[in-house]
Amino acid sequence: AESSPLQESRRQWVPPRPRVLHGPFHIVDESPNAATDTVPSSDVHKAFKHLKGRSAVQLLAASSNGASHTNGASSGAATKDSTNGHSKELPSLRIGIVLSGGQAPGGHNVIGGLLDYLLERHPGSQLIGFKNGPGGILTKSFMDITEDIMAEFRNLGGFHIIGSGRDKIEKEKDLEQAASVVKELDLDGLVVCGGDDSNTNAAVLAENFAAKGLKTCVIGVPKTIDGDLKNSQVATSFGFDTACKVYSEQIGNLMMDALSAKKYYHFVRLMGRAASHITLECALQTHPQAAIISEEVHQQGKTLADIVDEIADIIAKRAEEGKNYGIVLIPEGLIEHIPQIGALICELNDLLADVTTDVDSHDAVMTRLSTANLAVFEFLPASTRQQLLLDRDPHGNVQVSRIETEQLLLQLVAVELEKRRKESKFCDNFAGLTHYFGYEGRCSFPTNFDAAYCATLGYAAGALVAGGKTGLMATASSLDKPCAEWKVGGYPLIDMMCIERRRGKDKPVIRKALVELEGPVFTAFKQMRSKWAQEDCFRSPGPIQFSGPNADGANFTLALELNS
Ligand code: FBP
Repeated sequence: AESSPLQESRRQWVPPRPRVLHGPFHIVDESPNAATDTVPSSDVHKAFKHLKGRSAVQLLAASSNGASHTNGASSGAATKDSTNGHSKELPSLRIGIVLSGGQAPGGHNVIGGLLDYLLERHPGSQLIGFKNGPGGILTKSFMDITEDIMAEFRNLGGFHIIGSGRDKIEKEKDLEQAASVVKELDLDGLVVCGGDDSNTNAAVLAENFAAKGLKTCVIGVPKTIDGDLKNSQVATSFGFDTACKVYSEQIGNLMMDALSAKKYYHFVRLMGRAASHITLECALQTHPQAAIISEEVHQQGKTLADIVDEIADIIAKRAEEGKNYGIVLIPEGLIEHIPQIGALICELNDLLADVTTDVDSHDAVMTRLSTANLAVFEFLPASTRQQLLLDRDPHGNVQVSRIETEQLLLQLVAVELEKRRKESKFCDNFAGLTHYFGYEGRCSFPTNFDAAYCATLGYAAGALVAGGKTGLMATASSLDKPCAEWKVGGYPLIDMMCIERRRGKDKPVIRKALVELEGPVFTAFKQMRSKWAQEDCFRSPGPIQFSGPNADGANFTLALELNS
């Protein structure tokens, strides 16, 4: 493939690395009573008997006498024997990596960081990339990742070095097959880059391999542009920073267009399947007239009509000042959070999990829907009804990326304004345009932040495998400080779990982090939104910058959360 000048120059860029990863280090268990995000219930422990009771760990610099700075050091992954200062040959390793689920900027750097770890600390090791997602493990489809291959992808967007996929390794026969493949390939470790569902799957694999007595450690890496895989130990998922900056650039550009022509309202749906973190961050970056936050809609039990009314009120009020233009941000997950529609979707999910064929099954589903949910279903426009019946993804989720909520809201707002016009409550022009910013944010050049974060997580994942750790997620913390000061470690996957209903059954899954309505990010937005609604406070952040004063900073969400 041909390269642009920017691709060429980004390939040469070397992301900074936390100080602890520059020299010898030890992997140290955190105290067993350190806080976890959930107290895993007995159901979680029952499902993960072999992962139960494992501690979080930190990578600590080994001091000159070979000891780490705290007690309980497990075998380290130091480049040198720090007792006598001579180079010590460390065993070569065989590690597999898989990219799971939706693309997120920085994935290539996770692989690059892992490769760097192996090349620098375990000469003679082999890095195997499973192709096209977890399915590649089952079909034993993989490639060796060498430095020559890796060099083409460093600091560049996309997952195409090995591809990604949404297959799930869950059924007994698939777990057997995965175990036989990692055994045959003699893997010391398997690194899974994924969101909450894929990392739940990683925990299932870790448990299964441990139960079978296999040496293969499984380490997760938090990936998703949605930003909803985070907790006390995982500050953010990779890709969120970049995706928000891509969308914010586009929203800023639309704002300048709206301000110039003064004739359109732009209804912009933003990717982010369940949580509204992306919409909230983009609102803080750009200051739109309205940004709907699904979690608030849910908490306040708002109906579709309430949301339509609120948007129409803002438009009518601005019209009084002669402003017939503006921007409305809509999270793609909104539809599931409107309680009436959420209840309908829940019932549809359970019913669809039971049926196998398309058209007939849809008729069968209709006859089994409860009266209340059938009424909601029939109220929706035909296109939305059709979209709600689309196949679920392999994790049982509605594919909200294919539901045009921005169209639905625009149509309903137009109808509402017409109604007000007839009542002489609105007499201006209303013209709306719709946009969906989704896939274009997932494969951008990663920001400096995401590039460095990913390289760190990849390096850490290698160290955790070398230290014989399994069922952990690689972590980097203190992310508001310069990269050199970041802390690096691992956090047990099962400490992030709760029980949820999936495909009609209760299952242990990693808890999804939704927008906290009492948290600092939503509070910052809430304080400003009525001003942004009425005045033109548009802020256009411009494209991602790789050099200059704003190049290294992360996003508002992370800054507010880490400093609250
Ligand atoms: P992950 O949770 O796998 O990171 O994917 C997130 C996401 O980008 C959502 O924001 C979006 O709704 C979905 O993937 C789209 O999925 P697909 O790529 O299968 O159309």
